[in-house]
Parts: sequence; C-alpha cells; structure tokens
Amino acid sequence: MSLITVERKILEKNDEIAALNRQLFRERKIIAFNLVSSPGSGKTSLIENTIQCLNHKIKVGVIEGDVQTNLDAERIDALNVPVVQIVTNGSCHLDAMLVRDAFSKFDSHVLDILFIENVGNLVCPAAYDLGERMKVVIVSTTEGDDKPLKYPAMFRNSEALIINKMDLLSYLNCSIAELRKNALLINPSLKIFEVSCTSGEGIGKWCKFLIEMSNHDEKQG
Ligand SMILES: Nc1nc2c(ncn2[C@@H]2O[C@H](COP(=O)(O)OP(=O)(O)O)[C@@H](O)[C@H]2O)c(=O)[nH]1
Ligand SMILES: [Mg+2]
Repeated sequence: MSLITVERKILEKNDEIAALNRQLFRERKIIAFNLVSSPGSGKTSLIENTIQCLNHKIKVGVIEGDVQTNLDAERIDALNVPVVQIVTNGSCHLDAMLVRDAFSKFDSHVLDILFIENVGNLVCPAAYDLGERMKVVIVSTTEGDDKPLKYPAMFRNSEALIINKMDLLSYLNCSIAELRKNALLINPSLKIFEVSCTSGEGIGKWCKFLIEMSNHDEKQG
C-alpha cells in the first residue's frame, strides 16, 4: 500500500512541475514536442531530418534524454542547433524536473520549437507529463504492426504517430494498413505520418505540419 502512495506522490509532484513548464513554454511561444519510441526507431534521425528540412526558418532547440552517453547531443550539435543532454543514469524516462533544469540552460527567448527526445522505451515515458504540447510516438516498420495493441498507453497519450523506415517495408512482414488500424483503434484522433529518415520520404509533410502549428500559434498571439 505504501508503495502505491509513494508512486502517486511522485506523479503528483511531476504533474505540478509539468504544468509550470507548460505555462513557461506558452509564455515564450515555444511549441514543445515529447518524442517517444523504443530504442532505435529513429527519434534522433527524425530530429536531424526535421532540422535540415526546416533549414533554420523555424528556430529549433533540442533536449536529449538517454540512460548513458551524449552521443545524440553530439549529432544535434553538429547541425549547429542548441542542444542540452540529460543523462538519466539508469532511469527509463525523463521527468518534468529534469526538463525544467535542462530548459533553463537555453537562451529560450529565441526558440520556436523544442524537441524533447525521451529515453527509448514504449512503457515508462507514457506516464510522465513533461509540459509538452504533444507527445509524438515513433514506430519503425522493423518493429512490426502490433505495437499499438501491446503498448496502448503510449499511443493513447500521443497526438501524432510517425511511422519511420518506410524504405525497408518491402523486406519486412509489416502491414502499414494493419499498423494504422491498430493505432487508430487505440486512439482514433492520431495524426499519422509515414516517413523515411534515410530517403527523406514524408519529411516534408511532417515539417509542413510543424510550420502550420507554429503559424497558428503566432496568429493566436
Ligand atoms: N533504413 C532506415 N534506417 C533508419 C531510418 N531512420 C533511422 N534509421 C537508422 O536506425 C538507427 C537508429 O536511429 P536513431 O535515430 O539513432 O534512433 P533512436 O534511438 O530512436 O534515436 C540508426 O542506425 C539510423 O541510421 C530510416 O528511415 N530507414
Ligand atoms: Mg536517439
């Protein structure tokens, strides 16, 4: 019983800080995306492709979350984009406090979009609000079409789904129709993008969506 109480307290504290993060992002007119997926599905590749596609027309900042190493931050830094690496030292997800501390290291007044790359797994990050505008779940074709059914919380809590590694589809036993059907069964309002970070297919459509979101926010003031 006490374990359950401790866990609830941790989540309550997290939600309090997440609400403050959300308020701060809104005040600074920054759209924050929490990118969640299993390891290797292409979160960092998607961020790299997006940065190149947006070509500094929209100012991007990145928070990288990993259990160990700053390898992903080095990839983003190579593109001359501000990046802060969080090393969780074993924890399987980011939390709102870690994001608050990482965000304080940016010159946040010059950012339009903040990508937060969460630790790779389809379970723990689903439970933690970071103050993001939306979670974006990435699934690659190599993972199969059943993942939405096996990890429903992640798909329920996300607003967009990126299906990555479309270039490999012909080698795999993965049905995009089935994957879409399973995802929409869990969350009928998911916006779905099919992309390949290797060929660049679909990245333009995804970036158009980001630009529209950003323009919409500008108009709302
Ligand atoms: N064939 C193919 N490989 C990809 C694609 N996107 C990413 N990869 C590869 O998948 C591996 C993991 O990608 P990464 O972006 O590091 O995944 P993360 O762990 O989710 O950040 C790397 O070797 C990438 O080059 C893709 O669209 N097609
Ligand atoms: Mg990565």
